[in-house]
Amino acid sequence: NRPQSSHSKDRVAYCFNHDAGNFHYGQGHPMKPPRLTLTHNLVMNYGLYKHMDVFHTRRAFDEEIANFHSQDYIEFLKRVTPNNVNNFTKFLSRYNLGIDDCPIFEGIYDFCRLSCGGSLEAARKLTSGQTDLAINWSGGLHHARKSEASGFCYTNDIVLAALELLRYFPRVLYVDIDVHHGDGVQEAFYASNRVLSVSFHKYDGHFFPGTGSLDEIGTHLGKYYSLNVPLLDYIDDNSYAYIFKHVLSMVIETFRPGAIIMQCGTDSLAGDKLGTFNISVHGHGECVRFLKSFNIPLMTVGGGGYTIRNVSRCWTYETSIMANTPIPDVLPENEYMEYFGPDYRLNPPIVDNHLENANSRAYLDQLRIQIAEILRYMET
Ligand code: TV1
Ligand code: CA
Ligand code: ZN
Repeated sequence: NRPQSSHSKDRVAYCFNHDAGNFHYGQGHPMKPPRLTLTHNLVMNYGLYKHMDVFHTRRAFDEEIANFHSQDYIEFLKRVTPNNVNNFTKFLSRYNLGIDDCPIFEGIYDFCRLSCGGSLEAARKLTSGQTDLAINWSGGLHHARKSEASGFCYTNDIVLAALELLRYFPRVLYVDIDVHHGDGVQEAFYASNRVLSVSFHKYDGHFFPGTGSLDEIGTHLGKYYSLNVPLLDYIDDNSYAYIFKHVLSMVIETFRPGAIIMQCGTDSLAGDKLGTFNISVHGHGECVRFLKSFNIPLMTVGGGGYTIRNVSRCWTYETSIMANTPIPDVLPENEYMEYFGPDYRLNPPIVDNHLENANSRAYLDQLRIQIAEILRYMET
């Protein structure tokens, strides 16, 4: 029932702003915006710009960010700096800022404007019919809430992009392959039947953010329009592809989305500093290839990813998939060559790390059955 693989005429809008990589969350913090610069450098050195429309995207305006976030929270983000933070102590706890995960760093709101600006631009390229596929690796910050920062995320570019797509498309599918649960996006559309949110994540009741069990299925009109695929440690390429393809085939057939937003967090890769999955760059990219094969307007955004050489490898590989342009495994000369040794390859094989996949076939089949059951109730 899956359409044939897409033809090569797909237009790809690659949305980027060089400034996005120039922010620092602070010493020792795992979130490193320079990974965006590293990714862009690899994409360019592979020559992928020849196969895409490259857009230097503008910052989002306050009014655009206010389509989801509250005015008082935006005002706070605009005003607070590392130097004046002492005047804002009362607000830090209200908005969940200033503690380790969500520090106040220099240019915090500028960073938010860049991340949101890129995802809004990507969405608009799809709604205007100017492109079939769009990319914003500086987006994907799926934990942010209306008036609250969470898990390294301050503003939710994905929710803004989904709202933009909803102006034109009756139904939008959100797919999240970051190792963490996409709680902020799920919550924003929890009572809506126009955005179906599907997150694959590690789930054991403790792993951040702690939500994402199979029984979070939505509420009111949105009941049956939130799907969660809770996974266990060290899932490998085969198991991940197995569950991902089965779930998404069922979802797309039932929900018939007009557009898809895919959050491609790379903390689901083997060897991530925070993640505990065991997926290769190739396996991660297969998920993008699979969603693209449905020939539905698709935008990919970034997200987590804390072993930055692998983040940039993976998003470069996924850019090549979007652009339908195979690229050699040997990395081109680039300004950051020292990051990629000793192999200097795009898809370094996962060395047999003896990590046992805790997701048995029986467990995955059980998930499949339970998800098929939820989808049976979805009004179509
Ligand atoms: C500063 C310095 C902050 C070192 C945070 C790992 C750090 C973490 C740090 C860290 C860290 C988390 C929690 C516990 C909630 C806390 C972009 C009660 C070595 C999308 C966000 C994970 C993931 C947050 C974001 C998590 C994304 N893990 N070192 N913090 N508390 N927070 O567990 O989904 O990838 O770890
Ligand atoms: Ca996820
Ligand atoms: Zn994550």
